[in-house]
Amino acid sequence: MATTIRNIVILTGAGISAESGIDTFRAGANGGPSLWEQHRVEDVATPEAFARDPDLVHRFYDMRRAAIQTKRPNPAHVALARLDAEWPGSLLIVTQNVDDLHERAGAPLGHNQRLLHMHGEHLKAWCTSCDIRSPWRSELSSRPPCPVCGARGLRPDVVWFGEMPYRMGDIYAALREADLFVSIGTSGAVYPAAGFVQNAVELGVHTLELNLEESQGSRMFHETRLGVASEVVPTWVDEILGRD
Ligand code: BV8
Repeated sequence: MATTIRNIVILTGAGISAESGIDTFRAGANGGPSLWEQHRVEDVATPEAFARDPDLVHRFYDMRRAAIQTKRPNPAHVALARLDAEWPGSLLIVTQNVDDLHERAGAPLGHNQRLLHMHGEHLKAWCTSCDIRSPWRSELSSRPPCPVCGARGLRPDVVWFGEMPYRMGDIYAALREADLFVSIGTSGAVYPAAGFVQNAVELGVHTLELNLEESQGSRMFHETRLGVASEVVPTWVDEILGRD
C-alpha cells in the first residue's frame, strides 16, 4: 500500500446497487447474463437494437427508469458519500451504473464534481435532434417532445454497447494522478471500465477490489476483499478515514 494516499479513484459497478434491489447484469443462473423479456441486456443496450425496434428499447429503459425511483441507497453508497465529504485529498468516483443512488446517498457540496457516470444516466433524456440532454423521470415510449427543441427524437442518455463511454480523458487523467484505485461491485466483464485496473497497475497505483466474489480482473488487484458491499465498503471507508 502506498505510504501516503492522497488521490483516490473509485470504480463502482452494479454490485454496489444490488442490495438496493437493482438487478445486476449477471443476475442470471450461475452468473449468466440476466435477461429481460427473454432478451440479453447486451442485445437490447445497443444502437442497432434501438434502430431495429425502438419500442422494445424504450420499454426496457422506461421500466428500469421507473424502477430505480422506487429504490434507496444502501450503506455502501452512504459510506462513499461520507468519504466524498471528508476526504482531504482528491477523489473521483467513476460509476458504470446508470442509477442515481450515489447522488441520493448524501450529496455533500461539490459531490457532482467528484462523481462521473461513464455509462450515462437513467434520469436523463438525450435529444437526437438538438443534442441537448434534459433531466427525465417519466417514460419515453410515447415519444414525448424534447423540452428544448420540441422534436420527438429523445433517447435514453445511456452509453450502449459499441458507443464511447463519457469523459474517458478525465478518467485516465485521474488514474495518472492516483495513489489508490478501488473497484467496487463489478465483474470486470465490460471494457473499457474493466481495463482500468490494468492501467492503474502499469502506472504503479495500488489497487484494491471490494466484491462479492472473485471477478474477471481479480488476479490483477494487489488486494481483494470479498463480501457484500453494504459491509465491506463502510469498513474500508472507516479504515481510509483513519477511523478503524
Ligand atoms: C466501447 C449502460 C468502443 C447500459 C453499459 C465485441 C463486440 C462489440 C463490442 C465489444 C466486443 N468486445 C468488447 C467490446 C466492447 C464492449 C464490451 O466490453 N463488451 C463486453 C460484453 C465484452 N464495450 C463497449 O461496447 C463499450 N464501448 O467499447 O466503445 C468505441 C471506440 C471508439 C469509438 C466508439 C466506441 C461501452 C460499454 C457500455 C455498455 N453500457 N451500461 C445499460 O445499463 O443499459 S454496460 C453495463 O454492463 C454496466 O454499466 C456495466 O458496465 C456492465 C455490467 O458490469 P457490472 O457493473 O460489473 O455488473 P455485473 O452484473 O457484470 O457484475 C456485478 C458484480 O457485482 C459481480 O462481480 C458480482 O459478484 C458483484 N456483486 C453482486 N452483488 C454484490 C456484489 N458485490 C458486492 N456486494 C453485493 N451485494
